Amino acid sequence: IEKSLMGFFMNNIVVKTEWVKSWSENGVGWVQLNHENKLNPLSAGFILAIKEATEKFDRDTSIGCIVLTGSDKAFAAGADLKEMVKLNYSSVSESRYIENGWLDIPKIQTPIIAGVKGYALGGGCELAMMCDIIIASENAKFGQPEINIGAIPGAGGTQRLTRSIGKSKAMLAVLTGDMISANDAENCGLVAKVFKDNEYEIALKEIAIKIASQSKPLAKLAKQAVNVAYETTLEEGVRSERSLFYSTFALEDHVEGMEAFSEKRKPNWKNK
Ligand code: CO8
Repeated sequence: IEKSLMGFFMNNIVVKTEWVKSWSENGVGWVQLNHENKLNPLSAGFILAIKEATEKFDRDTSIGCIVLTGSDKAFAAGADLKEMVKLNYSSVSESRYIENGWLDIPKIQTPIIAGVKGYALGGGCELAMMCDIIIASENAKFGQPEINIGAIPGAGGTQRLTRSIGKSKAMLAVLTGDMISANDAENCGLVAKVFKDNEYEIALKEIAIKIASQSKPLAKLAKQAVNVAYETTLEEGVRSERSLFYSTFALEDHVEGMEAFSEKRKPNWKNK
């Protein structure tokens, strides 16, 4: 067996930290997918590096929002097909191909935005959908083209796309493999906002800074509450929301928010 494939069997994947650029500014943790191929093909080692960078910001108490971005050409154009071509049924199942790293990103507690320019295809679209909000530039293109290369989506695409845009539109995307333009993606709710190319970066930064400037524990509770809607029935979701709402009363920031409102001033969050 080739050495790289052996790595898969041994669960001994080299984390490709050199393909991830991260920095923080104004309470925002930026994680840029920065593969030498601007299409950012997602290999096992790359996704582990993305997981590590996002988890590092999730643990950092000065960070109130994480932004995942790619290159001008692509957020990510999917699984690394040069890696995938070497795999077979036993290697994907035994190596837990789409478990290591992939399953950790939705567990991030800090609000996380996907900033998409160019292609977000296959695993790239799935990675964007694992984030809480997708902001796109008008040249962005989304899609689940796996059917064209002998597969189907494998990192949540059939599930998250269906919940996001409904069965009929998700079926159309998954069965044709056709791309969805940024404007169509915004119209059907996959994308929260689309900006013109020349406005996109500033707008993305402004949204991220606004989220980062909220009380951090309140933002995490709000994120948790919205995410429950994905997982459960309406009755259970409303129950869960109510209990999370009650718990906000235990925060110093709840008291601060109430006081600031009465005193007609901006709150000074203590993040407690
Ligand atoms: N993986 C590896 N290399 C790629 C990939 C990829 N996904 N996509 C493109 N490349 C390579 C090309 O082979 C080419 O390399 P080279 O210069 O050595 O020939 C280089 O990148 C540039 O590509 P193109 O010339 O094709 O660039 P274009 O700008 O003409 O086209 C496209 C861009 C439209 C994005 C086109 O490259 C394309 O269709 N790519 C494949 C997209 C795709 O099918 N994605 C789905 C992959 S399957 C998947 O994601 C399954 C998800 C499962 C979970 C993930 C587990 C890890």
